[in-house]
Amino acid sequence: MGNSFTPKREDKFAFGLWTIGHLGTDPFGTATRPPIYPADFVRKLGELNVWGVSFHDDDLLPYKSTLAEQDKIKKDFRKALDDSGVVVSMSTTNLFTHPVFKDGAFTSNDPQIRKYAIQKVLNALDVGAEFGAPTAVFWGGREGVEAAGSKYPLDALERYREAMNFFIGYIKDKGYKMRMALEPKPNEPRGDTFLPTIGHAMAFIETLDDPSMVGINPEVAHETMAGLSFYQGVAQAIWQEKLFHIDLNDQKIGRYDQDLRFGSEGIKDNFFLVRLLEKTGYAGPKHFDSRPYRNEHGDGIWEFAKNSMKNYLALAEKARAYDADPEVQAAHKVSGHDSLSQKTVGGYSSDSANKLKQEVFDADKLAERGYFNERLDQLAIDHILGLK
Ligand code: GCO
Ligand code: MN
Ligand code: MN
Repeated sequence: MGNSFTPKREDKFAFGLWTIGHLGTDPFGTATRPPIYPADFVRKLGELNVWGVSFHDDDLLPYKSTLAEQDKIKKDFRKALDDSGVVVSMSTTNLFTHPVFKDGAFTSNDPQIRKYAIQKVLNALDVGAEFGAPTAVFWGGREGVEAAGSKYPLDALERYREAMNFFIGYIKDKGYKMRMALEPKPNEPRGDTFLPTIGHAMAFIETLDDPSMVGINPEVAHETMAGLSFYQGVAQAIWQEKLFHIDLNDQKIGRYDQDLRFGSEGIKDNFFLVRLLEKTGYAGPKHFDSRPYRNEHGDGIWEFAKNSMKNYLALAEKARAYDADPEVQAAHKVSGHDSLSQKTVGGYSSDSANKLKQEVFDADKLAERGYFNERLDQLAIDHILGLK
């Protein structure tokens, strides 16, 4: 090991204003920590060598703040960015806090509210562009239902699409250098959310006016809540060139969204996730959407930030050691892992189909081989546990 896992800017770690800065509120209790002024937050990130900061429109410019207040916040924020060298890595729109969105935003049953939501996004895109955010994230927290009969789902999806197409048009029209990323979540705060998983979101994107402008922002907690493998979902997103952004945190299966510190819970999944991101050269932000424990205070919240990055870097080192381990390479060979990268039959031709039909396969014989997965998996565990 021999290094302290101190982040460098080129690691591209990022935190949202609402993450480390979370006040500790939950459905049962009020704030346990004071708010942090955005410019101060950015300066602190700079000290920790964090590369990027993200925000919701309302995190930066509070609801009902005056134009003069907004100008001051933006000026201070800009100065802190310039002084610290931290960049704005993503911006997003809060379409969930205000009670106006209680029935949804783009999919509210009230057309006036749908229009208001779209207008709020246009304004948020302007703020994002002003600070050079390359990605705009869309988490449809309120887009869903408790009462299944309250919305005809095909209409809801049509309205969702209408809104996203409108933003595609707006970004092009304004010439913003910005892509969009949908963030799927199965439930919470709604009983059932539209576009609940990575797969749903990626299929939806293909129906948009310009699918190339829209990718996804998957989150560890969200797929895990649904009992899905985040690792497999992210792999498919990478394969489809749709991983525009990522929300790293941690989560126990089957619970509400816990937003735990990355690397604090599902270590094995995180190990394979980090290995995947590193192996495929994922170049986007490594964005932590997590929050310190509610009983954390003072410097503890910055320790949480440091440890999130440390866990990522430590897992990346473990992953490199795993791949360089001759025993792992040998186990890959005997498991057939490496031959999965070879073509099976190639492209179709009637000739190749005819040839294939002539081949004789002895399924009983083929079934006899072993794949030695126990050995291979234990090698991953050995590396994670530091036994190697
Ligand atoms: C959640 C989500 C949000 C979004 C954020 C950015 O479960 O609350 O993960 O934190 O990521 O709104 O769009
Ligand atoms: Mn979340
Ligand atoms: Mn998130």
